Amino acid sequence: MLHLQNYIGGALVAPAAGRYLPNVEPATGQVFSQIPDSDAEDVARAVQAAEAALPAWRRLPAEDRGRLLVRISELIERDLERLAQAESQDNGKPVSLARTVDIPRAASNFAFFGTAAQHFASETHFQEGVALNYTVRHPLGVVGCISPWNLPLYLFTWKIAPALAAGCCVVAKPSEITPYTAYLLSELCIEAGLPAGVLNIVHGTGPGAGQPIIEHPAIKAISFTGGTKTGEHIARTAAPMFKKLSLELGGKNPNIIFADCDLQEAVRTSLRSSFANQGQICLCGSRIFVERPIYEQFREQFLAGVAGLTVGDPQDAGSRQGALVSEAHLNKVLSYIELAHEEGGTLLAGGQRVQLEGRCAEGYFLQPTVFEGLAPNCRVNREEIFGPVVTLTPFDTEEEVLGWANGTEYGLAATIWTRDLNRAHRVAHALQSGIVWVNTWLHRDLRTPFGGMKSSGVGREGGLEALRFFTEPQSITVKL
Ligand code: TXE
Repeated sequence: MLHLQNYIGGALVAPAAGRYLPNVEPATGQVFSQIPDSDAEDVARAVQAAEAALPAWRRLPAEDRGRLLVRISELIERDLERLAQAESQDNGKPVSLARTVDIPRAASNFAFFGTAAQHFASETHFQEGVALNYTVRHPLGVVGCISPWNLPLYLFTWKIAPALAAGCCVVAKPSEITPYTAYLLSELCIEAGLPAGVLNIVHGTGPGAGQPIIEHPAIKAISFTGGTKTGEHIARTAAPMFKKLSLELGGKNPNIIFADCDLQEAVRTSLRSSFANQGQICLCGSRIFVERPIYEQFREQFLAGVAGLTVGDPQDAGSRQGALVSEAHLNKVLSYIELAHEEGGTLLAGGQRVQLEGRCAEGYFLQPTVFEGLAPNCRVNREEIFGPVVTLTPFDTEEEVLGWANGTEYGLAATIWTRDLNRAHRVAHALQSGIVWVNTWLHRDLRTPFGGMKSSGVGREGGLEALRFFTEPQSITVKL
């Protein structure tokens, strides 16, 4: 059986204590690899390697650092098919999705930040005849990157690439539920000639390998994506040590559909924003609000689309929905379906676990599920389910729908469908949401700031925001 290894000091190494954890393929329920169950000793070695690599890495011209990152990007592109297969096996998502979204985006993350490093600049403030103030942005030093299981390589590289581009050395931990592509990335980094210790990848659980990263005094910043509870715990641990924090947490995103929209397009995209990656994307729109005059029409067309979302083996080209990431997560999502019934919802589609045959007989499959008739402030409409479950709710006025949209503790992303330009801007500005899409969804330009308001997080990733996060400004004043 495949045994993954840590990537420390430029080499693939076994965990210090020699312990491994089983890694399950969600589509089959079978263990397919063993991953290092690393602990504080492994993290200490990784930090040591990163500290040793730091002086040379930060001194390297941005152009040379960038060249290495672009090389890694090219290797990811070369291995696209292999990485897509691995991502699908590890996560349960359709291979077609990994091939078109996850892996190309991982490549773009390295290419984007590899080149962005060369365009990064800091400010000068000139006081006429008095002084010249200039800002130097120093790399923070050794930083920690911790990522989740829903978009494994995509989110892992989204953190690592800007950190490396900024001149930091990294200790990174992928989710223990989906570690496979992070391991393959370590092989590619070796092939690309990334200097030893610049990037270190430590595998293991949150408490076992994550906790020592957030506690380590030499780690200057933590960039984390994951659950809100974990984010809270990380902030409680790391903030008193004055670590810089970027926390990208949960969402409960509204999808607001006005009667004057392009209905066909709104339905088509809402099917994606509801169920892409089995609804396991923090940006998925799980609360669909539809203006009353088109409510029936939208519901009919949307349900017809849901009926066409084939649940099947992620390896089959015809599968639109793969497996949920784990049995525990499937049970969490099923418990919310139960709650939706208890809270008085009417089930319009799905609601059941799917039993496939053959290879996938033990897999964690769930029907795409739609409810209506739930109060906008009930638990199902306030808490993050993170699965293929959405609710439909009619609304009458802009004011009413804004109240509901903003009525959760989250504020990550929102989508608006309308042809009225004034309304689009007005509603967008009134939404308490870090990201707003108008007549589109998941449209990403890597230069734009990415992150949430309220309990959806702290700080922003993306573009220059990420490079600023991984650097520390120093202001120098020269009297003239
Ligand atoms: O995430 P965790 P979980 C949401 C979603 C999901 C819920 C819980 O609602 O149902 O969170 O998911 C590491 N110190 N999202 O429990 O635990 C962990 O090992 C350091 C939203 O799987 O937050 C993993 O690498 N690290 C989300 C990472 O944190 C720790 C994506 C995320 O895992 C740690 C995923 C600790 N003490 C889940 N404990 C999004 N925003 O996209 C855990 N980790």
